[in-house]
Amino acid sequence: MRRGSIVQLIVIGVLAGAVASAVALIPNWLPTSASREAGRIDFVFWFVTWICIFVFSIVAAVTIYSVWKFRSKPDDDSDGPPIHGHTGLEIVWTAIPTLLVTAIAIVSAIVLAKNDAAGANPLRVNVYAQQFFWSYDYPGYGNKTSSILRLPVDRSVVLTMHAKDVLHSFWVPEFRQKQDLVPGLHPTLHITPNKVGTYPVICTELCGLGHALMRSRVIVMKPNAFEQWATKKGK
Ligand SMILES: [Cu+2]
Repeated sequence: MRRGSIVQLIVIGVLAGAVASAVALIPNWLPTSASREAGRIDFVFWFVTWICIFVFSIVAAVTIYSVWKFRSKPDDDSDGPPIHGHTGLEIVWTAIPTLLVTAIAIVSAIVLAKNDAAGANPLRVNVYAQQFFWSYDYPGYGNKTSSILRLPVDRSVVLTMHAKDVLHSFWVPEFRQKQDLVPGLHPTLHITPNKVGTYPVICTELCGLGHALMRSRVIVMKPNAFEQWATKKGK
């Protein structure tokens, strides 16, 4: 391969990488991150995205270069020369993806394990889903019930899911995680909110005619405001 071709390939690759990076970085793709777990999930998201942009740049460079340099004439109907494989290339294109996929698996496993670690004294909240609304109760506060999920900021929270009728799914985009609610099962979801604010709770499992309207809110509060609310009688 001539040096000129390599320079051209690299230039196309850098341009393709720059365009892909701009598409990744300029629009605000992700909602605000409002929990410690969300921060870690975003890290995995960007880790994978940068790997994808790297692979895309190489593929785009070779594709664009080939279309540009090896274009056949309109009247040329002949076949290209047969290709018999290339051991060196095959080793490289097996080894690099293996390394990248292994790295993604390791990073994901670490994040999953960290996100599941609820610590010794989490706040426990029961989440109830039914057609078509959400409700919550707080076993640590005399089973206080609420139609809005109120949580203290910077404290580990374990939500235990209860589906009263059909499948539902608990999702707060700002917390990133999703958890299905299945009648008869009681999976848990661990969240550590780290940003005071009000965020939507959305059902993301088609659960009937009112599914699209099955919404609630989560209010992340300062710890003393939460204590005040939680120890007050009534809703
Ligand atoms: Cu639902």
